[in-house]
Amino acid sequence: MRTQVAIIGAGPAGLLLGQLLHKAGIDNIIIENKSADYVLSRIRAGVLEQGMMDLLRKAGAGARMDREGHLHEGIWLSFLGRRERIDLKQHSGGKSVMVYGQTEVTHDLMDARMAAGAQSVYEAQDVAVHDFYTEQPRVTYSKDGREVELQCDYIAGCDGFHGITRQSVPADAIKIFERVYPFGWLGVLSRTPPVADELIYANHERGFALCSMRTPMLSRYYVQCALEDTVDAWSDQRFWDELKRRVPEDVADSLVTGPSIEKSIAPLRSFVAEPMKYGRLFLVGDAAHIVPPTGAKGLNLAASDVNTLSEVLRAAYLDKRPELLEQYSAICLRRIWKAERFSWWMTAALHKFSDDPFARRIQEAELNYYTGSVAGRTTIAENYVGLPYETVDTAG
Ligand code: RFL
Ligand code: PHB
Repeated sequence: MRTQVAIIGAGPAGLLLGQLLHKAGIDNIIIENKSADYVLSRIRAGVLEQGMMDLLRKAGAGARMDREGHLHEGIWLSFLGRRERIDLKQHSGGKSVMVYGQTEVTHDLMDARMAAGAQSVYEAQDVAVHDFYTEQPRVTYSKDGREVELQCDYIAGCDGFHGITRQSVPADAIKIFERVYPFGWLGVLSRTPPVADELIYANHERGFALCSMRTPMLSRYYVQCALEDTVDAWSDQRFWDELKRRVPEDVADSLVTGPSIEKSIAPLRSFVAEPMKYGRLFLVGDAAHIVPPTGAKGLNLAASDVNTLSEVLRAAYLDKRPELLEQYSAICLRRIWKAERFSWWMTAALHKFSDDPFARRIQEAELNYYTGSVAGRTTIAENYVGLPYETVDTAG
């Protein structure tokens, strides 16, 4: 088999890249090791930046998002028993974010790919990448007991944090930057009306909590939990009781509870692999970097990587400018590190790290300071809605 770009992983990064390349007339095949149903069952992100909304529309997969997604012009930060609204639109020059689940994004991209007739291979086993430092890279995998070799011009590693592409890079060529946080998030999805119209990020002496949503009848809530915690240790009742303790009283009073329809624990991590290009192998999205979910940046960063990669591949194929591929890593990493900083800052300001009373007062002062001035609100708003995409420098 042969294609121009072999894409490893059918998460949002792989699917979005596949669709943008297809629109540009660049042939691609996606190789995924799980089933399509499994990929769709993962409940993850819920907040899309403007740049990602635009990309989905460009990919021909934005129609349902525009119909069913909800634009949000503000978020709430709660601390010291009160709530402060950050007016995202006012402080970011008119931008807002879209609340639309990652599951739905994935669904829409799968549908668009199907309609385009582009090829995806699900449930591929033993996926491996080879010869990416040569002009003839290859991907091998087995499917239904048969060994398959896929020859290509380029490989896009869109296989997430636990994927194989990053692990295939020689150890002396890659540099890893990492911070693991001493807590996790316990998330619950419930068929109940959201407690508020906008997201509430809560700092509390018992730990962080987040009230989010998917639709007017589907809520998503999180509480900070211990890393050793298991889902079994958290009955629905224990979850709702703990959430109510961590949000302002009026919010707790109006919270509608119900049975959880999904419950999971996610560890929190900051991680960056540099560079993101190794010969003809490109790392994209979670395969190259992880942020703690506090800033709602993970999926959005995957989208900005995809934007840059699709632009440089387009230049390489259509404008015969393969030298522009060299810009991929540096362009992505500049935006990634800013999002890493914001996600780390949001995590530091909102979570409980210890019982240290000094640290707690500093956190409270930090939240008072940032919400107490236009400059502070602006820095939160412009990062939350997403910093601008950097374009490829075609001069010279
Ligand atoms: P994914 O989604 O992990 O997809 C990778 C795909 O590759 C497949 N794969 C392989 N395929 C072939 N061969 C192999 N050897 C393979 N190994 C793995 C996997 O099966 C999978 O299908 O990575 P991608 O596409 O880079 O997308 C990244 C996002 O999924 C991720 O950044 C976000 O979900 C992070 N995130 C959030 N991001 C936001 O922008 N806004 C949010 O509000 C937000 N909330 C969250 C989040 C992540 C969370 N968790 C559970 C980590 C909330 C949570 C709780
Ligand atoms: C979610 O709705 O899952 C969500 C929203 C905002 C975040 C993280 C997760 O910062």
